[in-house]
Amino acid sequence: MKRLLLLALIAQPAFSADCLFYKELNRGGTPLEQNSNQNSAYQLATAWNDQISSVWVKDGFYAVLFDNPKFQVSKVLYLYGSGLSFSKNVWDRTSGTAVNGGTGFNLDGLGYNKVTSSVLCLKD
Ligand SMILES: [Ca+2]
Repeated sequence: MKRLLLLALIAQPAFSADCLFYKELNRGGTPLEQNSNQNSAYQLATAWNDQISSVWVKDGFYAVLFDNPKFQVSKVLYLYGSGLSFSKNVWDRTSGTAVNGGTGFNLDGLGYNKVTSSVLCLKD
């Protein structure tokens, strides 16, 4: 019985969230989870403000990062998961890596390391 439970746990998807935000590069540490129907990162909590270094976006979703609170920007960053039906500018996809049914991004190579103050996670 214990073995069956263990197998069931292993078979679960690694993440249930649509977008994950990490303080470390290469998706290190415990992520901040966000789903596409949430609008809760209007202003990131102090513990996360200017701390995000990498992001994971589920296939079919995209994340929008703002360097100021309240969705204000001097520079906006769009990070696209795979399998989107629209063909927006996907230049930053090139730096992404396929991971667990989504795409992982390191923000240092995108000139956006530890500057994010608000985020959106959206479905195509
Ligand atoms: Ca900022």
